[in-house]
Amino acid sequence: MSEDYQALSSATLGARLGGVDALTSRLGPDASSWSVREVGDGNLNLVFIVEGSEGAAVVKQALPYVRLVGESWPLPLTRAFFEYHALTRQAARDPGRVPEIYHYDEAQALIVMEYLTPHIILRHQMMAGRRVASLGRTIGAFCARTAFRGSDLSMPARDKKADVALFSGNVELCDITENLVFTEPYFDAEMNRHTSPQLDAVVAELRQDEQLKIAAQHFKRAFTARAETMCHGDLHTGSIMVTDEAARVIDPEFAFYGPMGFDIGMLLGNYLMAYLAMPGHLADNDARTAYQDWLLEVAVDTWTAFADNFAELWQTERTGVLYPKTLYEDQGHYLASDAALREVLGEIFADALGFAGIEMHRRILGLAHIAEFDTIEDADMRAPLEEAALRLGRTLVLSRNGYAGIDQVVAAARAAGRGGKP
Ligand code: SR1
Ligand code: MG
Repeated sequence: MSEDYQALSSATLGARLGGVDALTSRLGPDASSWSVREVGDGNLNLVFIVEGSEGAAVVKQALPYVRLVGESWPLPLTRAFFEYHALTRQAARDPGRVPEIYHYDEAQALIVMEYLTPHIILRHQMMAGRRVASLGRTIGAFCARTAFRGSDLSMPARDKKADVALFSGNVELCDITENLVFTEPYFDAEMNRHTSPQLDAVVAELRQDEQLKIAAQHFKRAFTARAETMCHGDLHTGSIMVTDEAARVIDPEFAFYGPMGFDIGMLLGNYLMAYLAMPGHLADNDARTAYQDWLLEVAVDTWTAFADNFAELWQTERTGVLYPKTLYEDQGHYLASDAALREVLGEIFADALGFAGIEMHRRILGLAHIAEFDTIEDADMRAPLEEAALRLGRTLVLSRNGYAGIDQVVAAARAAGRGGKP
């Protein structure tokens, strides 16, 4: 393949990648017989499923611009580099949870990886009202393992600092989050959109809310400055692929070193939006109520698994420079170690709720919406569901330090779903 970057197409992929051993050894040597489908439905990249007589693979290639917007918004190809490095770290920190990488071509900004089948995107599974066994436990463990093992609680300081330096190059992707997530939803920015006129009043109210804007910037400051661990960076329900039995995490191109509560917070926000949007997807009352209960169970299980796994790693893998055992256990101060762990988890929980609320706002007020709301065609049906999410998001951000545990968050979500005060 030439060194000059060129975007692939379904028509050219076979000819251009027919010499890549990682593909021919899995799919079969005759590239002209491969079937190639472009299936990318995300906001940024090309994604191809390539099938041959002997097997299949996914080829993901970055485009030099934001696919959602077009060539008017250039975006560096280096995001494939950060995705590749993030996948290798996630694979080491939670083995088996991310797709296996078969081949990486930096110049072409492409990654050849495992084809997850019969997996579908979790967001679609949820809109169809289908469960996933052990979802919360699986993903909560992923969040805890990647958070802990990518931090100064675990990594040698030199490795951690080198990794922070490496990922600090992911400037443009962080810039997207800094603007689209933390800033633009809170004023009348050009690319924003919302359900109008139904939501105009509540949107104006939120944008006048000075406490909310201050809190959102506190969280943006944490995002930019608190390099605690390698975050996935975009862990919503479109970044998880599932069957009814299993879940895998994909798409970490937004990876950066940031706060430990960022990934799990974004994800909790997406679960809560899926919960609140459900009246737009399941018409049968009993089926909907049962499914909504399951979604909230997933939120509880995710946080509980996060806390349990984090606590286990605190006991067994605390080899980094932070809260060293020399200061606690080795001095017989076991209770102090437990107290420190509780305080760290308490901070992560409050941060997660703040990030969850902000994610809920940006998905309703900003540029990049979610299918749970956008596919509800009747705006008069959609708007009150979105309003409930906006109000719940505000409460989570502003009252983040007042929740005793995840059960209280679930109670607030239920109240919001009933149209009450969250
Ligand atoms: C311009 S990119 C918009 C959004 O798509 C990605 O999936 C991220 O969530 C980003 O914020
Ligand atoms: Mg993505």
